Amino acid sequence: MSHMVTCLAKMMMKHAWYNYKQYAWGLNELKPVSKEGHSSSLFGSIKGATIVDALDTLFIMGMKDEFEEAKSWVEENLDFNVNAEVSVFEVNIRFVGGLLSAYYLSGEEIFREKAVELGVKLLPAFHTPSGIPWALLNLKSGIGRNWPWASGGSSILAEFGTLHLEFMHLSQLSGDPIFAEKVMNIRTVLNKLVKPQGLYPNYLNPSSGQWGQYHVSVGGLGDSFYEYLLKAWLMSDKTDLEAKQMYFDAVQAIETHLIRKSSRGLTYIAEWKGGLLEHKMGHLTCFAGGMFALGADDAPEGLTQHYLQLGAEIARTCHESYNRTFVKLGPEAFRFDGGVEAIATRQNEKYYILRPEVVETYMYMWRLTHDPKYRKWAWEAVEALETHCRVSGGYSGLRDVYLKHDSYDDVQQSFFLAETLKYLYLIFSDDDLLPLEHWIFNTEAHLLPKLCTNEKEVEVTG
Ligand code: DMJ
Repeated sequence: MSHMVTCLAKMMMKHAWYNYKQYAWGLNELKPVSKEGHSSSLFGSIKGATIVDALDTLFIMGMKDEFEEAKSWVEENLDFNVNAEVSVFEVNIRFVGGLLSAYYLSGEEIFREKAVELGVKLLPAFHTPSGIPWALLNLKSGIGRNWPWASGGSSILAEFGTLHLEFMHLSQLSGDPIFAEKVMNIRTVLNKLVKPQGLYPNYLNPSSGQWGQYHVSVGGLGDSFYEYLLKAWLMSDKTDLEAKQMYFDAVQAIETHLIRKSSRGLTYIAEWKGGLLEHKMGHLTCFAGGMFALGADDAPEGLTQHYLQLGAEIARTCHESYNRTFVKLGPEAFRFDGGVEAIATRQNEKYYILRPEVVETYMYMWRLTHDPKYRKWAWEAVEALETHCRVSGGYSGLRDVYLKHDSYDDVQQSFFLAETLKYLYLIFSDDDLLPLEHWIFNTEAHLLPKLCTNEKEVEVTG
């Protein structure tokens, strides 16, 4: 059965890839209903997001010809000499991460070169008084700024806190310590600041080096900062004790102030706004189940089972958010107030954009517990994607997961190929394909080996 599902996941990848190739080759993403390219301002005028995001999934699934054609595109067309503003975070997790992963898996020099070239282009983002980088950067002029909507000109925790893994590797691969220095300075700034109730606000002003609004979230704006603390510890082969301490301190504060149980027993992670709780959980927050379980082994004395259990409870809640919809795929955000549990109540929170976080948590929970329910739930997600998101031109997100009729948003996100399909494939593969002891997944599911590991000794299997 599991072999059949890996075949199906690979067929899904082929469907996503060939339609992208036919209708949007070289552009960032595909509009699977209109059958044309989709561009997002996140990448400025850098092109080929789907190609770079898909490289390692193609490699892992053994789609060798497709990997070679993607590699040729990178060699001939991937160009960072653009006079355009990009999101530093998005370009880092998808392009730098995708290129590093492709390099470590294939050993092809071109990916290392391109990753380092792009890393150098991102460095001017750190030219701020505190060294906390700007969110947006013009790659030609090197001029940065922040999102106009972010509290008083602040940078965002989940953005500047999600550079660490890739930048540590850029220093290792280039021999230039500058990348590591930049991200270690972020930590220094964070460690000097007083944290309200031990929590990290989502906003930090790069000019003053002080917190902006006291909003805290394990979902959007905060999420992958926590993920990268844990993974910095794991990627250092458990030598980065500072990252470990920061992670477990943060998780303890999150448990005390944000994690709650609904009246019918569902554990959820609320959002915190200046001390008041908003009883809402984002789809993005669902990654945290896997994170808690992944960190469980290194938890303070006696808490290993507790964190595994917490991971399982979050997985269950997120599964409920899927199960309570018509299409069996979950909404962008769901609430635990006004008499509802794990259901979206606002129209603008009912969409599903092919996000991976729920199947990501199933993947970690499966690998760490081998409880068959995680494969069952992953299979439900496969069936739902095939029934409701697959169109002749690829896979589309949905505008409303509670509707009985189609509500396509007409975007095939690049992270569907980088993450959602990769995690589904891995859930049904043997554990010795990309063992968690050897590989760290960046927040876009790109693979990074431990830093002290000699890259030549790392194999995809075993
Ligand atoms: C991806 O780009 C990454 O997983 C990121 O951490 C969050 N948003 C998307 C997927 O939902």
